[in-house]
Amino acid sequence: MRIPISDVTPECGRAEIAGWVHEVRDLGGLTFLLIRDRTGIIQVTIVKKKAPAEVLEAVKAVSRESVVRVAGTVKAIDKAPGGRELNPETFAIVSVAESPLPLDVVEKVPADLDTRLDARFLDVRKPRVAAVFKVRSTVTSATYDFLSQRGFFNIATPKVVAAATEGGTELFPIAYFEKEAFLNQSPQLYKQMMMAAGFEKVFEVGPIFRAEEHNTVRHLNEATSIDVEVSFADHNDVMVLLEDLVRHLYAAVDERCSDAIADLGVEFEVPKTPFPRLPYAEAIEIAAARIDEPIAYGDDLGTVSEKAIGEEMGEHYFITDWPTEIKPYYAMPYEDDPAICKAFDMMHPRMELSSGAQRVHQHDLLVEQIAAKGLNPDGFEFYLKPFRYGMPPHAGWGMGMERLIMTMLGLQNIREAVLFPRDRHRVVP
Ligand code: ATP
Ligand code: AMO
Repeated sequence: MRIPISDVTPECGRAEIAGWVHEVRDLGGLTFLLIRDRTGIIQVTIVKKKAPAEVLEAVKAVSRESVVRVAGTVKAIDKAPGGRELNPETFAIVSVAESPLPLDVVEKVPADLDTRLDARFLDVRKPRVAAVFKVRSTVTSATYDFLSQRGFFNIATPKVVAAATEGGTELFPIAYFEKEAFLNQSPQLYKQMMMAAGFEKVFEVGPIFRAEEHNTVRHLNEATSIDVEVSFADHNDVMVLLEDLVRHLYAAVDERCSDAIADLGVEFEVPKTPFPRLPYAEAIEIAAARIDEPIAYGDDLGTVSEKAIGEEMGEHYFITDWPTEIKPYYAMPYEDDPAICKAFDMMHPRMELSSGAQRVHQHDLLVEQIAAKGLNPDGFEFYLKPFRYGMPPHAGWGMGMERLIMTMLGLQNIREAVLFPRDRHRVVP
C-alpha cells in the first residue's frame, strides 16, 4: 500500500510510494531520482549492477514530472534528503510527462509570474509555491473555527445582484436574462439585512468582484473577503474582534504550518494586540510630514501615504475617526460631530487589510446619507426595507484574504496568493 513520502523512515524496512519525478541524476553505474509528493521528497537510488532489469528499463525511459509508483527497501543514508533512501524492487511509470516542460519545477531557471500563472498546475508543484496555499487553507479553516466558536452563523449571500454597494463604479455587469445585474462587490447590504433578520452574528468567506481597471500588485478583480456583521455592537467591539482574529490566524499558521513557513523562508511573528488606534487626522499629519505629494485633511490615503504611515507605525494598526464624506453611506457619523464617522481601516505597514464601521441603523438617516453620496435611494429599496421593521444597531468589517496572506508571507504580488488570479488581462486558466 502507498504511504506518504514523509512517513517513510528507515524503520519502515519496506515501503511503497507514488509521486512525481522531481529530478533524475544519472552517474553511470548509479542513478539517483528524487520523487516528490505533497508531503515531501525522497531519494530513490538505483545501482545498475544490482537492480532488476524491469526497473532499469523503466528508469531509463522516465521523464521529469512523470507520475511513478515505486516499492522497495528503505535504508538510512545521511546524505539523502530526510536521512533515508529507497532501493526499488518495482518501478512503474503511471503517467508520462511530456518534455520539454512548460515550466521548470525545480526552479533552476527562474520564471516570470505570467509564465508561472499560465502553467499554474506545474507552478504549484514547487514546494515553496504550494506552501502559500497550505497556509491559505489553514487561515480559511482557522477563520471558520474562530468565528464559529464565538457563536457566529456562517451565511452565503448572492453574488449576482442588482445594485452596487461600494459606490457606482468598479462594477461588472453581467448578462442575466432580461434584467440588469452585476457581480457583487461585497456582501455588505446582505449581511446588514441579516441583522434585521435577528441572526446577531454572521460571517461569510466568499468572492467579491471589483472592476478595478488598473494593474497593481495589491488589487484583484476577483478577491476573497472575510466578512462579519454583529448586532448590538459598535465599531470598537468589532475592532477588538478583528485584531483578535488576525492574531489567532497568525498563531494558527505558526502552530500548524511550520514546514510551509520553512519552505517559504519567511520571518514569522505573531502580531501583538491591541493594535494601536490612530485617528485619521493624525494619520494625515504623519503622511504630510513624510511625503512630497500635497496631502490635506479630507483626502483619501493613497499608496504613498499608506506606505509612509506604515513605516512610522511599523506594525498592524487601525486608522479611526474618518471624515464622513470619504466613507460609504452606511458608516455611522458620531452623534456629537457628524463630520467624522465610526469607520476604521485596519492596516498592515504595507497596505490596508480591512475596512469596517458601526453602521447607520436609522432608516431616515440612511436615506439621507445615500442621497448625500449622489445615489438614488429608490435603487436601494430592498436594502432599506429591513430598516423600517426593527433594525438593531450593528457593526462589522470586511478583510481581504489575499492581502492578509500576502502580508503574512511577505509576497511581492497579490497574484501569488491566488491559485488562478483574475486581473485585467487574465481570465484563463
Ligand atoms: P478599498 O478596498 O477600501 O478601496 P484599497 O486598499 O483597495 O481600499 P483604494 O481605496 O482602492 O484602496 O485605493 C487606495 C489608494 O490606492 C488609492 O488612493 C490609490 O493611490 C491606490 N490605488 C487604488 N487603486 C489603484 C489602481 N487601480 N491603480 C493604482 N493605484 C491605485
Ligand atoms: P473594502 O472595499 O475596503 O470594504 O473591502 C474590504 C477589504 O477587501 C479587500 N479588497 C481587495 N483585495 C484585493 N483586490 C481588490 N480589488 C480588493 N478590494 C477590496 C481589501 C479591503 O480592505 N463593505 C466593506 C467592508 C465592511 O465595511 O464591512 C468593504 O467592502 O483587503
